[in-house]
Amino acid sequence: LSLLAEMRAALAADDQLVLDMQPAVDLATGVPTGVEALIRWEHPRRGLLTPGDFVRAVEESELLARFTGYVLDQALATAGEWRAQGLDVPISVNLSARNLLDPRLPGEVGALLRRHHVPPHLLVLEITETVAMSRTGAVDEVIDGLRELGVQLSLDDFGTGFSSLSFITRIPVDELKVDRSFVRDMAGSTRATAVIRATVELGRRINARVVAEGVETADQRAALVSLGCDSGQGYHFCRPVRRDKIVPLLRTLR
Ligand code: G
Ligand code: G
Ligand code: MN
Ligand code: NA
Repeated sequence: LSLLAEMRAALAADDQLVLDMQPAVDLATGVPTGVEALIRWEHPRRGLLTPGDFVRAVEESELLARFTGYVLDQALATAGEWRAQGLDVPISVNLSARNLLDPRLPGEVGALLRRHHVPPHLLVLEITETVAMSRTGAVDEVIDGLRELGVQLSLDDFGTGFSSLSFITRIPVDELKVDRSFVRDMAGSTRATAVIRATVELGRRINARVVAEGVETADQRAALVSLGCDSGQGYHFCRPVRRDKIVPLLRTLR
């Protein structure tokens, strides 16, 4: 069976695909500010697959809408369970560029929010700058539809694309995620530091949170705090873990 045929079967059977969760935290206090859902595939023969192994193929196939719907359904079901336990934690879901060309997306997101009793502001949709680049009329409409629902929009891997700056002049975004390459290079590069500093300032001016990705050390955390960065995500705080493992963590860190 091809990978895509196996994906189709896994989606239909509602097994094998799992969402790991990684918190983003307030850099100063360590308190979680949200959780990102990251897809994994527990393949019966090929072993544990990460998005790099299969997301590209799914994106280029007609399975994309179903795949994205599955991820959103699982993520919002989880957010709904947490809410029932008194944990109002925003959940971030990664979209593929091509999802923003699908005019049915806002309707589906709205239906899933209602089904799982999750208020729209608790869903953060992460989009990458590649999407921002290929802005067409169709993408405009989808993004407008998502904004009308009241969900949050986040620019993922910020700083690595091309036209993100023109994108944010047109689209209000709630969050900028500083690409982890800048955090990695910060210690040895005044230029990487300058990019982070400028992103923090930009976030302030457009009223968007700034989240640093890939924070791996206490030194990086301290440097980011001194740059005025609000939040961070990375192995220094918590690796992506199974979703049942994150509930006690969300409780203790609160
Ligand atoms: O979890 P990991 O570091 O392997 O993720 C690698 C990439 O896969 C990241 O860029 C992330 O945005 C992307 N990714 C993770 N989960 C999903 C998902 O559910 N859908 C899509 N489209 N991309 C995802
Ligand atoms: O592109 P995106 O930001 O969605 O990618 C998220 C990916 O980053 C996840 O696959 C996750 O496993 C990975 N990740 C999370 N924290 C760290 C970290 O501290 N260092 C590195 N190298 N990768 C991380
Ligand atoms: Mn992401
Ligand atoms: Na991403």
